[in-house]
Amino acid sequence: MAITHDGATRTSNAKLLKWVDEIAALTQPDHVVWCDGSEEEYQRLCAEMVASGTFVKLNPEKRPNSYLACSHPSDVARVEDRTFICSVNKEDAGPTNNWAPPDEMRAQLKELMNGCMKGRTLYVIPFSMGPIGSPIAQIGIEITDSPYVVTNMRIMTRMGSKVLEVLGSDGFFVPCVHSVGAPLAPGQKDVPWPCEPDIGRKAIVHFPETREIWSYGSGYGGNALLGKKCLALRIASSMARDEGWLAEHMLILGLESPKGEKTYVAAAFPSACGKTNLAMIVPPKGFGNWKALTVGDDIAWIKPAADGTLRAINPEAGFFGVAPGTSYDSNPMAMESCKANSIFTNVVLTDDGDVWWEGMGVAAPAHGIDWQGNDWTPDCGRVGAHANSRFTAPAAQCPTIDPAWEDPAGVPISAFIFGGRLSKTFPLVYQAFDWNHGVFMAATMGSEATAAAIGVTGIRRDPFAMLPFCGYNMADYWGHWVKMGQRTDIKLPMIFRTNWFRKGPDGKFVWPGYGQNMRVLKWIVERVNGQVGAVESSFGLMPRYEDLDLEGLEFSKGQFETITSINRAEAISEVEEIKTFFDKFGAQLPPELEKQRQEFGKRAEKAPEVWSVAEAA
Ligand code: O2Y
Ligand code: MN
Repeated sequence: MAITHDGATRTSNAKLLKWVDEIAALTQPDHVVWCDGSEEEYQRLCAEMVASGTFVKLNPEKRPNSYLACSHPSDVARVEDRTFICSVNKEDAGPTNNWAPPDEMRAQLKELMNGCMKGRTLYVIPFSMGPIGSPIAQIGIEITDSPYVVTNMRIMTRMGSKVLEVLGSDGFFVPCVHSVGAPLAPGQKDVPWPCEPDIGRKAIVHFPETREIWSYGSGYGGNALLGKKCLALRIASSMARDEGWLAEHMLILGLESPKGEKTYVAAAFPSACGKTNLAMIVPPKGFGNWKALTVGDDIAWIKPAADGTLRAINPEAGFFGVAPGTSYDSNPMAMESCKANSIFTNVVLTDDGDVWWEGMGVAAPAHGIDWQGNDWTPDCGRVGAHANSRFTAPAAQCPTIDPAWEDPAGVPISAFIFGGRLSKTFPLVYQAFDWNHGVFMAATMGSEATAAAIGVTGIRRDPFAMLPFCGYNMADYWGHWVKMGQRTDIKLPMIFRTNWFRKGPDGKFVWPGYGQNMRVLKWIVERVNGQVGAVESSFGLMPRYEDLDLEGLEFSKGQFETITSINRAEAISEVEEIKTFFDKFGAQLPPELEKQRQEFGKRAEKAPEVWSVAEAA
């Protein structure tokens, strides 16, 4: 059957036309549609998905222009075990990535993709990661057989004909092929969420040297919206290493003092540390008129500018946030962002046509339809929304979006912040002594693992929060950060670590967190601007009680001690555990990091049994 093409005349880029033809010949769709990114196209696709049962249109009075999709139960999250970095040499993927020989993987993909779009439409999605035309932005073209992906990509990226104009006849693009892996036989009825249910046949594949992405079998999130984790982190991190910039799993936040001075910070956190909440933080009422403005909630691309500043853009245009736990208490700005024009995935449909999820901060509906399509009541014994259910919302709808969030030149970064979720040992906040110490702090960050998660207690390391997202050898990535610090043409930001999660003897969190974290951010800004003091500890430079602005918060010196004191034995055991972690990377480990570990060890040995800020000050 001849494939019908719609919109192919929109580009004269010979390489793009040839590639689309090749993928169409391999995947054998019924139609090829080049997406223009228009509102009409979005509405048409949404209407088609309502008709096919993929989307439920939500009550326009409650949730204007918004939709709910519920996935197949086998397709609810990123599939790390089936995510591959297929560099030519295995060592270039490193010990923390799944690797397969590129030729073997290409052969497997060819087999999987052969005829995989039969009975479906192949959509060509031109997208820009970053403001269109920004010198920091990159163009990708995603081919997909999922209209759900097209509509989500329209929110999450700048997408459509304008991108093809900037691409021109010979511009560079990252080719991204995606298929849900569910071809339709003639006359076969489609299902609301087509995918390949066999996890062993799903594959999310990156070829870092040739900058290609191939994804088969899943229609969900990071597996399918290929601009996000696949391009903006795995492929971009590889590009950044080669070209001398940084592609990071970081939020970007603008902090404005009452005098109107703006300081931008970029911050990385492992999952379940409140990263989205911090990206949209609302300072506590009466906190001296400080403002916090969001540039990005998940990814930062950071390039040195001619004046030596590191300038960051958010390559995304939307938020793909976790729904459960998001409420007007925990994150009012996220709630405002998804009030309209949003897509919800795997949450509860209420009887009045709205959405609901656990931890939304509003009473559960007496009855609803859960994410698996079953009747749901609050006492039925099951959660209504999947734990990884999501909202896809335009970033422009965030009331506290920074005025410069789409500045093609990016915003200047003055500090990097790295966090973790640790109930003991690690202080609330500390600053690196210098760049390499900061790289060490970030390389060794992580969160406490539950015994169930890894079989032992201890820290699950997530260096730079990049463990599942680094497109090459993690030790080489650390080496790249070390090298950036050796450049004389860059004004290096200060580096900090935070831990909002230290517990007291009663097993309860001591620091109130959420909006109150603004007090720690203020100390960081004041350190950057040389306006406040710090005390040296074995971990780094720390605030005294009086250095933190605690006005309006009942937080005693004793509580401060509880979350800032350092137990020598615990510090020494951290130094030893880092050795075991570093050993995984063998000769690839930058010697600068082992040196940092040894210096940390010496400081820890010299410290009193229990070190306290008050006594050291
Ligand atoms: O499960 C998924 O596919 C989404 S994962 C995700 C989404 C938004 C932001 N960050 C993440 C992540 O895993 O870091
Ligand atoms: Mn993320």
